[in-house]
Amino acid sequence: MRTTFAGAVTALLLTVALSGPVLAGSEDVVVEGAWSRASIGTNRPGAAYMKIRNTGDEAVTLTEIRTDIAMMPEIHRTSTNDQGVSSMAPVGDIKIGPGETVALEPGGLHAMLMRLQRPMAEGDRFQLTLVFSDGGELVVDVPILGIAARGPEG
Ligand SMILES: [Cu+2]
Repeated sequence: MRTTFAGAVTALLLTVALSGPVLAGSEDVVVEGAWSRASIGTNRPGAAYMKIRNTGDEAVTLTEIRTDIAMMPEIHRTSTNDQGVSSMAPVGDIKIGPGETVALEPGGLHAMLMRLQRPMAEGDRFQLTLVFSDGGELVVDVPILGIAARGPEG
């Protein structure tokens, strides 16, 4: 009886270990300086910014972002034409080479938070999940700064 119980526990632990994702690079991704701005309401989209750094020696590909604060989160790129008119468009997968950093910052790449589910209130925080092509997910804690903020705190 005692032996059977021990055997069952061993089998269970083995199953958990084997069913975990086998990551190919995303475990070496670190995020620094995440921030966002407060919104007035929920009619206009919000945006989040951060630096995503690949500290490993394999390229990683960011394929998707998720958050419960917005129904339609998407990575966008802002570009400005010769006439000084800015526009933005969704970007597809973002490949980050070994040792490279991709910056999401005002005027460039950003995490667009469309269809906000609640106002983004200064002082609050929310979680944004980065999803990579190897199945890895990185949950980023994003502070909400004032409506006129231009960069991360500190
Ligand atoms: Cu955008």
